[in-house]
Amino acid sequence: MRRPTRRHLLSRAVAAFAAAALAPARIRAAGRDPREYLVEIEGFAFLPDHLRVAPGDRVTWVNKDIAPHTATAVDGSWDTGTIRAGEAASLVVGNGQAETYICRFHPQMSARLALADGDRDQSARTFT
Ligand SMILES: [Cu+2]
Repeated sequence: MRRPTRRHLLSRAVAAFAAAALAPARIRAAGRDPREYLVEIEGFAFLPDHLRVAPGDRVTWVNKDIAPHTATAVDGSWDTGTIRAGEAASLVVGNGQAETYICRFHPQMSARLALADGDRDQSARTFT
């Protein structure tokens, strides 16, 4: 097996450093540090059913029901997939994503991830 040359190792390290340096810059462009949010699914409802979020924030849904659920954008632009009883799923908020979501299995379950206006304006300048 060939060992990578020193030059290859160096360029790999530079690339890794550049990627690491770039990622926080993209998140900072949203105007603040990314935050973590927890949404509980209980009694066939999302709790809380309204969150103000910004691109880069992470939202985790925990299913406390015995039935499986999903968190699925009404326009299908994002989807946690099936979250079984006692399990959880996370997504990182993207730019321009649909805000209203439902459970695919129980469409009467509805909630909102509202994108903060200021963050949205700033991210539009940064990302487009
Ligand atoms: Cu459901």
